[in-house]
Amino acid sequence: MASHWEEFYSTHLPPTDFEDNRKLLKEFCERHNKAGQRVVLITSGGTTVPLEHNTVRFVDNFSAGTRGAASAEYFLEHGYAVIFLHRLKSLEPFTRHFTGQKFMDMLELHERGPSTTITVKPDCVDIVAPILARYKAAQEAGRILYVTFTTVSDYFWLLRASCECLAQFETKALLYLAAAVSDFYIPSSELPTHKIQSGAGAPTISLQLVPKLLAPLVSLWVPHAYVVSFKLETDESILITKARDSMNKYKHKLVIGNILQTRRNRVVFVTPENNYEIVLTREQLLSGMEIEDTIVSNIIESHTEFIAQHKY
Ligand code: PAZ
Repeated sequence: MASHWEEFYSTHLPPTDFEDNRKLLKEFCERHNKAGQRVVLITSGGTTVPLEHNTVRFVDNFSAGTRGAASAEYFLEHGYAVIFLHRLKSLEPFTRHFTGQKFMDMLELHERGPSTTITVKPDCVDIVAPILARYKAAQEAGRILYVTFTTVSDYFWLLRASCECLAQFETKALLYLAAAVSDFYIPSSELPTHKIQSGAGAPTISLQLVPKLLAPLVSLWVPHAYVVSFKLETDESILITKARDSMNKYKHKLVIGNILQTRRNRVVFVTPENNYEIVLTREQLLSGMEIEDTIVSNIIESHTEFIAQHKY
């Protein structure tokens, strides 16, 4: 049995920087709500499950945060204010284009006597300039707020705090829950304080089910918002059933199903009315097209209809 969400919050402490983040969320939401702006909360990247309080080891998952980071850029392009709730050190919008050595390789160092300057190589300017311009525009307009988590417990605290601030947007709030959140964890009360010692023999690690936060999120925290969740599977034969079960259970607006190996070029939208696929061809992928562009456009269309239907 999954533990109950209220019990989870009463037995797990918030992250150390929680109050600072709560203030930032509050300020961001009040400012954009006053301006009549639409807002999207994007969750992105994977959560960890610590095996010790003084954490040396933890259980992690595959998610790099590509989906969330790319989607944030498309939501900004469509005029949304974006709360980017992501795993620390996972991919972020804009900088994701220059990971690893790529960025260093685009720069040139000029050392002339005592003065040193750094420039972007002429043949890279056309790549860097448009991304830098979009990044600066979003930053200067204060249209993106970055909030980070590492553990599943941090994520839970920050997700609820974000929802509490988003509720004021009513139908203008969109939740895009793309993070890969662990289904299993070790409750805080069962964690050893110090590093598990190998001298004691192979440990037996017993994981419990995490509470399903979609239930209170949809029915209590943001009951008027447009909520989209993602469902990842590795077995194609159960994907649609699992996505539809989730939609029937939590009664939110959309579940986007994807398979681990094909998630960059194929997703299935499961709505209360039907299912439909978005597929990118090999040529489209090679030309640099991203599936998140189409995912975000389709969601925004439905969000617009949803807002119109709920005007009173
Ligand atoms: O982060 P990424 O781009 O590598 O992967 C995205 C994803 C597969 C984590 C996302 O599309 C998703 O399905 N998230 C929900 C996972 C789940 O809890 O089922």
